[in-house]
Amino acid sequence: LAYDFARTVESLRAGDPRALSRAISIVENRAPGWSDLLKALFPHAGHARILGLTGAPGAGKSTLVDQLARHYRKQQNTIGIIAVDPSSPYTGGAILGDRIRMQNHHADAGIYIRSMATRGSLGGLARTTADVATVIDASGRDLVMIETVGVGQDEIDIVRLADITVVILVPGMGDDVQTIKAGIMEIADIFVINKCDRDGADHVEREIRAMQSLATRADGWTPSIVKTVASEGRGIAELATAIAAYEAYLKTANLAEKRTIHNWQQRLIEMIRDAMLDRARAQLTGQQLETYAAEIAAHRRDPYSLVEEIVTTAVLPPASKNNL
Ligand SMILES: Nc1nc2c(ncn2[C@@H]2O[C@H](COP(=O)(O)OP(=O)(O)OP(=O)(O)O)[C@@H](O)[C@H]2O)c(=O)[nH]1
Ligand SMILES: [Mg+2]
Repeated sequence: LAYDFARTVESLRAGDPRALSRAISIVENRAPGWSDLLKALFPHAGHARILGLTGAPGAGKSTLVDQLARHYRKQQNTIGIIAVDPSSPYTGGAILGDRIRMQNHHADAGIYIRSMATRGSLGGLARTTADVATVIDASGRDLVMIETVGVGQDEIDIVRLADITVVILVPGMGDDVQTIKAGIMEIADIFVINKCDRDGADHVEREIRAMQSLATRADGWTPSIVKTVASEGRGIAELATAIAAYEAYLKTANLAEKRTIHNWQQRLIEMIRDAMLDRARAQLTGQQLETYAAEIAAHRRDPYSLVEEIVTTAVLPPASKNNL
């Protein structure tokens, strides 16, 4: 098994897309050895730029990602794309749409595309997506783009791990800009108003500006607003310029490193929480859980002591558990 991994890592690093797919599947499915694989890959990661793109269903995210990929490929950049399927009923259409649109790049080995199913994962989606991004990063790609539908906390968590976050809006949302998930608005480094071939783009822009005038960001950056018609490739060069401008800003103020450290603070806490939960769950059968719940409901047992007990045994090394 160890030998197999070494070979997978080697061919993945050499740019073999099949090795990359295999590694991603192991990590995504939490197949045996997934963490060993990530341990081996992590030292090779950290070089790719991670670009998160989020927006309402149908806002044109995939079309934009596609156009950006085309743009960056002309500069000889290699690209990985992660399309996180929405957990909403839009899924079917999104997957199909992505497949058809992204077939354009099918022959280009410089663009690697991966769809990720959410499968109602227990809050682990952000973690898995981050791990998949690490795998692609370690494979030596220059740029990783992550597309998510901006509807929930999961998606906010996902784009938060990006170096740069682009929020895509469209005209005709009216006052929805105000009501769109506040969290999504706060994470935008760059706003894109897509579908500017439709009426109302200026209205959306005014709304964003009005909102920006109310709050300043901790890093002092005022998110730029770029207007695009993704389906016609209009505004893509401007978007790339805006992305570069934000990157330059991050560099001058040494903010990129601070942001990465800040993100890792959050990710570490989440990883610890997940790992402890996994271990706690492993010791608790459904039957036990039911019994405990019944005892607690009848006030024959208090939940506080029980949780303390479970958490303590969960962190004990296996050897000491055998002695219990
Ligand atoms: N009129 C117009 N249509 C656009 C534009 N950009 C994308 N579209 C169309 O909008 C539809 C949705 O585009 P997608 O790129 O699939 O949008 P998405 O945000 O990825 O959608 P989901 O992944 O399903 O949330 C497609 O039919 C696109 O051709 C644009 O600038 N103008
Ligand atoms: Mg899409």
